[in-house]
Amino acid sequence: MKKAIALMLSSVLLVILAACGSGGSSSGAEESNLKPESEIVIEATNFKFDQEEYRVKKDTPVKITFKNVEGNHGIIIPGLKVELKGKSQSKVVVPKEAGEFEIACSIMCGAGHSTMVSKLIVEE
Ligand SMILES: [Cu+2]
Repeated sequence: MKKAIALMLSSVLLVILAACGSGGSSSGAEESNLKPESEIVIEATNFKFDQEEYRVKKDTPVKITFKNVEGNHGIIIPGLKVELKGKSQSKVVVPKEAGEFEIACSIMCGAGHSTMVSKLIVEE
């Protein structure tokens, strides 16, 4: 009898855990499994990104690829909830808002860390 109750409890727990695992919302961008219609590549060296600004189009799935060319860096674009790091990593997002979004280095990489800032411009 006790065993049956324990079994029931653990399966209820599993269902709750599974429910929590899915979902999640985003603000400035939608995460997407869509085929990207454009792509930008952001390359990091010590201590800058390869461009001062990157341009993408609103409502268009874009594949954002981040590459470490020199050193160990990452990017974070808080406005689009994008965070990438490692040798080469990418993510497809659909920007839902036009405007300028800050791209910053997400890893404490050394003396030039605070200067590693670029802009992502989402065009209407
Ligand atoms: Cu850094």
